[in-house]
Amino acid sequence: MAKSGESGVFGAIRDKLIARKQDWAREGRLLTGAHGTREVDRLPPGQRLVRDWPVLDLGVQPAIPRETFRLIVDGLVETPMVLDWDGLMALPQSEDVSDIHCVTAWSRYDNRWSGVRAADLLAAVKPRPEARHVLFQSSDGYTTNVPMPAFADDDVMLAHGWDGAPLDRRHGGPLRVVIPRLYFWKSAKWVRRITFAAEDQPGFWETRGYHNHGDPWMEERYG
Ligand SMILES: Nc1nc2c(c(=O)[nH]1)N[C@H]1C(S)=C(S)[C@@H](COP(=O)(O)O)O[C@H]1N2
Ligand SMILES: [Mo]
Repeated sequence: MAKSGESGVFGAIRDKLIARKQDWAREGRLLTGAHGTREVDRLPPGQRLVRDWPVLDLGVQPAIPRETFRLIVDGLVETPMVLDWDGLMALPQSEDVSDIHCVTAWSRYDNRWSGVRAADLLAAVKPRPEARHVLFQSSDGYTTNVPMPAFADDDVMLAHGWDGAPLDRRHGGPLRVVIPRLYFWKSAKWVRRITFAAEDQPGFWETRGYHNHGDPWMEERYG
């Protein structure tokens, strides 16, 4: 605590008032909550918080047993791979807690994902310098695309678990992509192929009026 430096009874009172005001500042007292507090900053513009977890897809939820699961990782990489389930599990396994922001305006906090960090996949396949875009293909025919730096973020996961249990088929199990810093349509469910490319290739929603990048904090919904 900063001392006012005065002696005597007035100094003591002054010190007490200063201490209380310093406490208020530390606690953010009298803030309206309209701006500047962590909870508000956590919810991107135009979003509302939900507690359940909506399911959104094209109407097909492919069944992919772990026995026949394959993930192709190809394109501009030193070491292309076809990972079966054991191969996926042989990569470093991690957990990450992150928020979901869907372009249909719901957000869901604190999703605990388990799986392989994109950073660890990148270390294994070693993209070439010309690889500037990442293209995803899913078993339901869905496609989406992100710039390389968005895929390389440390919170990006290939997730096979959610909240301590295997990821539900409805939510993209056995394996989906999770890219928390972009709208959730960029997070391909039932992912079967990840291709590193020099040229961008807009995916399913990106060619149907949605933004090519999709940053929720910039409200990049349509474009
Ligand atoms: N394969 C595939 N991935 C997909 C989709 C899809 O239709 N197919 N929909 C996207 C959209 S629009 C959203 S909002 C999220 C929904 O994921 P959830 O059903 O787990 O909430 O998945 C994204 N990934
Ligand atoms: Mo979505």
